[in-house]
Amino acid sequence: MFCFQCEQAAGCKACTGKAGVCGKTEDVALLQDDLTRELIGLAVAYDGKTPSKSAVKVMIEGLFTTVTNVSFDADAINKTIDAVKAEKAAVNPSVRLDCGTPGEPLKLWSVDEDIRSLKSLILLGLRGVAAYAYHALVLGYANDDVDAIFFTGLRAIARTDAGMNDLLPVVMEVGNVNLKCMEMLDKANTDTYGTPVPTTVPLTIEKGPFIVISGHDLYDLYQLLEQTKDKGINIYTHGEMLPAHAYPKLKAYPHLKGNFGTAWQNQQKEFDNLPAPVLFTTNCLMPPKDSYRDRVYTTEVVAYPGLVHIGDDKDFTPVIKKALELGGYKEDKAMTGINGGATVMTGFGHGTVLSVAGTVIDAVKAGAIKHFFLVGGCDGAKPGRNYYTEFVQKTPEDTVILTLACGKYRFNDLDLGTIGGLPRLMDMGQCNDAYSAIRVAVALAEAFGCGVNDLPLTLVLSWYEQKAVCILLTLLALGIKNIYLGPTLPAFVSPNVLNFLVENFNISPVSTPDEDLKKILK
Ligand code: FS2
Ligand code: SF4
Repeated sequence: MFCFQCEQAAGCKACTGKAGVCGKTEDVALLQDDLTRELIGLAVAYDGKTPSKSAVKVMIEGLFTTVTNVSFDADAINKTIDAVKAEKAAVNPSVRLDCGTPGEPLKLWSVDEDIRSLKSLILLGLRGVAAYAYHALVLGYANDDVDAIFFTGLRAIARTDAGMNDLLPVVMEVGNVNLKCMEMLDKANTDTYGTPVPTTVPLTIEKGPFIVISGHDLYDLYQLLEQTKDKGINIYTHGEMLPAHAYPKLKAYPHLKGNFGTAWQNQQKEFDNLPAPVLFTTNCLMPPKDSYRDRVYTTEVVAYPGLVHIGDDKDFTPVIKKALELGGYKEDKAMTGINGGATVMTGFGHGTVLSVAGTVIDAVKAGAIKHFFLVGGCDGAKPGRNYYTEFVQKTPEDTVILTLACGKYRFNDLDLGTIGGLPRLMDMGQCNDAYSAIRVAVALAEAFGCGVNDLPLTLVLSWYEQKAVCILLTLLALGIKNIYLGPTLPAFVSPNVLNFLVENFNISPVSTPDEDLKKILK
């Protein structure tokens, strides 16, 4: 196998043995390469034609399936491969590709390192975009440009004659289209569930049966809330589901009680001895330990051999039965975040922040707010990730910290006080809510009559998987410079591509919180 798509790639290079650091086995990795080969074939089959709705759907599902910590299940991947083959046969059965042999690693992994790097940025970025497009699609939202980029992007990967100058514009186009995709998902979520409002979320688990729901899919949460109504079962969010508490139509369910646990990489410890089932609607699923394997359920494209999968009928009866059987805690169980806080806050999306734009602008003009930081992105297991906690703790009191995605669990239970009547730490939501951060940055730049790069704003980002890749591409496509990125740089960025990013966008790897803060605030 060969896989270097995430931040925990073995030795910061690639996972190449019998299994990846994430627990993905060699046979699954090779099947994911086969699936990718078929998806490239489907894209080539549609060259010059508009893809059908069913081809777009299978494309989105196929790409999402290969995101880190989504599918560990060979049977499920084989079914998706068959579906892609059927779509391809329906449009052009005679497509020939130079992508390597089925059952072997993709040929892409062994081409010239700069070409491999750019094609990887396209492919991995598209995997991230597909995850967002998937969540929008389940709510009935689609966009022609978003649908098209999966096909044009994969066709660029299929080209054996493409050089750096051909591929760089495609890389940027993936970033541009991802902005449209995140905007579409924002609209899907807010049209359906209302505009998020600031909300305090308890971390205490109340006594009695409960279900923990993880991942990014709000529609799954909604359906679970409906099916558990008046059944004496409480619902707790986990990981990227936390921001759901801020959406008025989800918040309205009295049995949506609070949040359980922290970021994904702590699940093997946190789910041990949990007297409740856990439902995964997206990544990040880790291989379950025997001690809690019988309590983990998957749905959508998430799959793990031996776990019960909830199919498209969304009948959560097995999860509900399990919750009643396990019974939950006998007494309320007080829990805390990583830093000992008993509650966390969320709900500071663009709707809320822009509604107080006047206050924010006045506070900047009066000198009360000196700098904004966006400290966001994915969490992960590496010890160097303490950087982000320390960074936030060390920011001066006249600065505001916006955050999003699961990296926030490192510091979201800290009480950093208020500034100009607003909390200093504001959670904008999931990783896809990077859209909110962009909206706020653009609005501030307009208010101050300057460019986004001239604002007293610094992005300090953490990455782990492929959604972080597409978000980074969006920021670059918007021309946003001076980003700090960690905890390590992606293995798929070759030295020449890195030089390009440094020269054109001044991307810096994170160093120490003290050094970086000194540089930023000088
Ligand atoms: Fe965190 Fe995992 Fe949001 Fe990522 S829960 S690393 O999927 O997409 O963020
Ligand atoms: Fe390794 Fe990450 Fe690939 Fe898993 S997804 S095999 S950890 S590079």
